[in-house]
Amino acid sequence: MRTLFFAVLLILSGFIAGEAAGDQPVPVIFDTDMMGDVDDVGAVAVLHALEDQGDLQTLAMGMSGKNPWSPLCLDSLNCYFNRPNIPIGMPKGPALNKPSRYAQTVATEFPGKLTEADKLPDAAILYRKILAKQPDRSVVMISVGQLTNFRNLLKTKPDEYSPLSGAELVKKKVKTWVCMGGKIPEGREANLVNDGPAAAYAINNWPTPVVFSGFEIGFKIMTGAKLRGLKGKSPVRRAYQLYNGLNNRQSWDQTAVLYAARGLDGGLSDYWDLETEGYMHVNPDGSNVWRKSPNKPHAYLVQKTDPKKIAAAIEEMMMRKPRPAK
Ligand SMILES: [Ca+2]
Repeated sequence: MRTLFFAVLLILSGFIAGEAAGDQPVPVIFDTDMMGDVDDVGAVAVLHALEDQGDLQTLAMGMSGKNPWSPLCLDSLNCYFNRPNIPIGMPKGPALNKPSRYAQTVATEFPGKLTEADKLPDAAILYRKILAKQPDRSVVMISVGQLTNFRNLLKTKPDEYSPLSGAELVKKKVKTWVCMGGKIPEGREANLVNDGPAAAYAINNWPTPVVFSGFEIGFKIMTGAKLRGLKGKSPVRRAYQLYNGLNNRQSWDQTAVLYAARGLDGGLSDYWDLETEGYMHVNPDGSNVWRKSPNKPHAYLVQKTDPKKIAAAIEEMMMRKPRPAK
């Protein structure tokens, strides 16, 4: 009874991002850096696998960094998975630019539709355009990189897409934000510290529930080595090969995608619990601490099962072949 009571509370509070099996796919916006680490590629593979099985629908994607090869690599992946029409945005103002061990080679060996990063719209404006057309409180935002675009989105002004400010639009249209970022109980995690002011602004001002998959969750979930057994040409396999020679790598970003799509009521309650008491405090340098009070609509994932079990499920999705084009 007590468990049921808390389950109902979690659903009402918006922390349960996913829908029960059989419901409509969860509409998501996916924001990724896809530069320095390769788990972004794994996360995109998981995203497409979940979309293939009807768990989510990708409305848009954004690059949180400015490496010009990153969106081309992302486009290559989307084309490989037969979803070439997912709109992609880039930050137009200052943003992190880091080298990537795989983005250029994957983009070159698996050419997609996109030829120049400069042609992409501002991610914050793209998100406005997409959000404005969605039902109220329906969209699940997923971030697996810096929070540059999310800060920019909150600060946008009314425009041709919506008479609402960015913060008002997010409050109206977004259901939950699932953020791979931060360390619990405290620390310095790359997605937050790589654009500290953006992280602090976005997290401290976000007007909907936020669920954090902290550094410690994905850190123990090792995936990638099984891609060695994948037959045929695959940009996912190639990225891991270029990144670390097809060895295992932590799976931070995949956890955020998985939670966003299926949530605790979609069959993942044996993976993670949610801690909802307190809030994520972020300093301007991007360092963070989970404070027990005051209570805000923030929650974080707590490991509940053997990470190897979650790794096996994630890696199976990373291994899937594209669904045939419709
Ligand atoms: Ca990332």
